[in-house]
Amino acid sequence: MSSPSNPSLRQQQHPLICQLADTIEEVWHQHLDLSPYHLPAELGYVEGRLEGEKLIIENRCYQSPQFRKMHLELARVGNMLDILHCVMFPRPEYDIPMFGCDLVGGRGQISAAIADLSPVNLERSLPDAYNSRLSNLTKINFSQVRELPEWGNIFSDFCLFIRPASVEEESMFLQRVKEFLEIHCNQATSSSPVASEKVEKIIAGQKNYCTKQQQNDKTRRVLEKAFGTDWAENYMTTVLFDLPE
Ligand code: 18B
Repeated sequence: MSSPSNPSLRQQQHPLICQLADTIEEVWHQHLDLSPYHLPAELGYVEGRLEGEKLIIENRCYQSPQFRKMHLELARVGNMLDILHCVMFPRPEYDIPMFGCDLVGGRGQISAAIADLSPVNLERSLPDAYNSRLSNLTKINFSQVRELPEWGNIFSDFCLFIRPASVEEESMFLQRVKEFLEIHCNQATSSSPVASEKVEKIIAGQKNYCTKQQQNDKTRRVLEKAFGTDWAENYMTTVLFDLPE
């Protein structure tokens, strides 16, 4: 049986998921001073059943001086559903956005590819340096842009939410997420902690982000069907989108 340190699940997944997982970890290792982040022991590697199919979840988690928690999760339901989920939670002393990414696919096709650097202030504005770096990226026209759900008002104007229509679009998405991550890591490591009176406001912004993400019924339904309502609620609020202290 595979364990969290064994990348076997990754190799069985849709190629875009596998490539994006590798890219995320490469950028993290290259730019950040990583140390392990320990999830509750029983939640690192999980198996359940969904409609007769096995649901496997593998988590990788790190922290760094700028990030309280960097979470990369791969999940697979039988041969039906492949998922990559990633969130970087900044320490609340850093006034930087939340990086989030979700890839969902099945039977060889990615149906949802989402990535964003999301502001954590209630005015929904990104720091100037992020705005200018992100505005300078070359424009990409994806052929199938999807509409965000109502709770998606947490995302920035730079949010990508597409259904990749070809291998070319998959690789453009991958490249763009890599650019988001490089901008983010560069900005994070060159930014200084804020004055303590600003920390509360950042915590409130991060809480708003997590509370909205917890409203994603599509994620919740998959977890509830495989593990039950209480397990799903616990997982969504302590592993996927836990609130800062
Ligand atoms: N998510 N996703 O991470 N979700 O976690 N995800 C779906 O084609 C899971 C994040 C986001 O249209 C779908 O419609 C499971 C982060 C948005 O209403 C499924 C896990 C972000 C949508 C799952 C997981 C994020 C979405 C439907 C835990 C963004 C569209 C796929 C491993 C930063 C929601 C489809 C809508 C969709 C499932 C966004 C099945 C189980 C970090 C916006």
